Amino acid sequence: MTNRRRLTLLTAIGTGAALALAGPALAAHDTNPSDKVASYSYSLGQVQSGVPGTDASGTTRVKALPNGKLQVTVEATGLAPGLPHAMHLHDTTGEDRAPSSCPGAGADANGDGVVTVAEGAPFYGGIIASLTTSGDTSAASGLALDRFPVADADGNLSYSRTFTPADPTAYAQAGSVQVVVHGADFDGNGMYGFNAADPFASKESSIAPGVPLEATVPVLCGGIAN
Ligand SMILES: [Ca+2]
Ligand SMILES: [Ca+2]
Ligand SMILES: [Cu+2]
Repeated sequence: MTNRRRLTLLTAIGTGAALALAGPALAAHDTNPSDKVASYSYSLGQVQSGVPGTDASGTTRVKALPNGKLQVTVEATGLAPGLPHAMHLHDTTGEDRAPSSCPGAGADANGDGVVTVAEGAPFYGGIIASLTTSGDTSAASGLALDRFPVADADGNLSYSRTFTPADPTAYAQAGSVQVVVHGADFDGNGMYGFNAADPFASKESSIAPGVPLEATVPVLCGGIAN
């Protein structure tokens, strides 16, 4: 893994002289100088190896703003063109939680050549925020493909949203998440579906009966300690 992590703490800068001259009239508009923005940047690495349609890469940034909002950006290339890509903040939860990470080659527990959501979850944990483009951001929106960003005709995806996470865990654990991008067009037919003739597109999602694996398969992952 070549993923790297950068952590920067940006402290609000007080303009002492200007405030002193302005006097108490402006005091109500002052920002708390102790407010901090925690910003975490990661590269997104390929989850699959040797699986057609999964040769992607990208970067992501998670910012925890002082007002309780998260600002998440994802820039990726090599994704299935013209198709929506489910994206989430994943992490382990609970007091005795083990640190989350991205699944490696050994994550393919059943040896069928592809790492599914169920096989990746022991590494990156469950969904603590759905990176939708609008509306709900809870785990309940995990497969809301009508509200996830769509890759352009060249397979590029650009996402940025500032939102109050539905699950407060997402804000509290902003510094330990894994950002995961899902969805691949294994057989290159321009859609998510079942294709009995394809070794991968013939498979069903590990988490959603009746949904093709193409729609849910983890493709990119990046986060702390990768
Ligand atoms: Ca597998
Ligand atoms: Ca397909
Ligand atoms: Cu996910």
